[in-house]
Amino acid sequence: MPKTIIVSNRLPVKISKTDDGYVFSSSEGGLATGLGSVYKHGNNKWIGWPGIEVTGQHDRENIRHQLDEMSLVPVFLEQEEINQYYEGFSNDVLWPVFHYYISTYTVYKQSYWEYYNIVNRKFRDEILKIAEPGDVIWIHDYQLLLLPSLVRAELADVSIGFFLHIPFPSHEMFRNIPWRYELLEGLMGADLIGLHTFDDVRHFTGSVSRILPVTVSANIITTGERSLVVESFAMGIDVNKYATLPLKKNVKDHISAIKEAFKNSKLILSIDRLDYSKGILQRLQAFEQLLQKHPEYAEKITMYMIVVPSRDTVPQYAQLRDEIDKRVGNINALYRKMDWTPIHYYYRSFPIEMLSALYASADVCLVTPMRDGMNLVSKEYVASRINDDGVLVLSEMAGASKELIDALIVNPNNINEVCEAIITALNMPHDEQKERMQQMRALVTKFNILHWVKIFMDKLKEVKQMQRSMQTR
Ligand code: GDG
Repeated sequence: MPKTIIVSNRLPVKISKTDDGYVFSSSEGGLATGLGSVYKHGNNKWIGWPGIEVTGQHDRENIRHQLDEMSLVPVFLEQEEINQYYEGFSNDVLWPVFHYYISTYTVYKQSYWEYYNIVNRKFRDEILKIAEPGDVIWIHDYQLLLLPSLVRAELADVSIGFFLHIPFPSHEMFRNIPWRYELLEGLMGADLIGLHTFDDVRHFTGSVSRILPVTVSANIITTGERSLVVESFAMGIDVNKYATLPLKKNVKDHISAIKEAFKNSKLILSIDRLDYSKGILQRLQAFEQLLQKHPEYAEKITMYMIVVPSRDTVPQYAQLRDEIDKRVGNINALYRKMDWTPIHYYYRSFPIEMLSALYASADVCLVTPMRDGMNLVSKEYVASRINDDGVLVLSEMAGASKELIDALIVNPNNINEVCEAIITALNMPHDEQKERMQQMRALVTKFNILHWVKIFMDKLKEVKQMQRSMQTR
């Protein structure tokens, strides 16, 4: 019986070291939920890095054994590999270029590239230990761009799908990478390449046709004897989870507490991982402009801002965090009143119940990234609005803006426009809120995470059949 193997940089599990040994907790992320329907069945598996450095052989075997019971297979990385492949090539080269931050943030170090190759091969070796002809292998994201061809070279008769969770940049950006040819070559081993939006597909095929000796016809790439397909699959969320959480007793308690704490003001919610691509500083600028130009809103609005710690050992991220601290401090110092603080800022992660209560309570959700592959926060807010009210302000640079067209769509660089959109959102008549929210809720409900997994898997099967029928012609 052929099996399905999911491969991603991180396993869908958090491992922490305590005095009593290693502790495992499963990830609540959307990808883990969606793919849970896949890897937990039969002898299917999920291969990835457990997220911490484990050095001792005994500890490694112990962890491997425990993960095996959850259908998970670890790829152990040395500290130097984490530094160079993950923090280096993935997050210092690919992430900034793919998010259009080329000049300030990109470091093209040869050693990063070498380690990126080494670790992609490590992942291949782990796949080869368990994969057999006929299996389906679904590889995820920018950390593993070389993996499809590395696997294909060893195993001709498997189906390989690849999904990129971040934007694919235009050729003018992508061509800057010294290893552009090798990166695209690495992907050509896949049968199906999925991206979030049609624009990403267009950018990808544009780069492939300019850089590789292949033919591209619409979304079909032919390289030598093989043809592969590139298509957009907008990722969805676990709608059911977000629509039912607000009905639970403990979430209701949180909602009551939030409503009481902010009973005199409208709540504007902002939630992101710490990242320069999320436009946090620009968002603060728009909020400050609102307070400055419209003093009548003083004490009537509050911004609840969560920044989830991420990569903060990397200098640029630590610097961004300092900037945010400073900007929030300045705004609060300038505009606060005895009984009112304009921004409630938290630099930490919250349990899902509190997150759900915030989504359910916020009058406005501000999602204004400078670039974002999709942005799940925007969809989670919509799914949580079970009374069909609330307003989403959404950046046109987020993949989600192609679907959530009933949001107030803004250019995140246009501070005036964002400021005006917040005012429009705060004053939107209830009927209009309802009309917009109903449309968006219908959309996120239909195109949910399970739908996303299904259409990707179905397409992969279809591509495989297409390839077989071409071979027999
Ligand atoms: C990448 C791409 C693409 C946030 N705060 C808390 C918390 N979260 C959860 C949210 C959401 C997730 O984190 C963030 O997802 P995003 O999609 O917004 O952003 P990235 O992490 O950058 O994800 C992105 C995505 O991959 C999927 O393809 O959409 O474009 O960059 O699910 O709920 N979760 C909890 N506490 C928090 O405080 N529990």
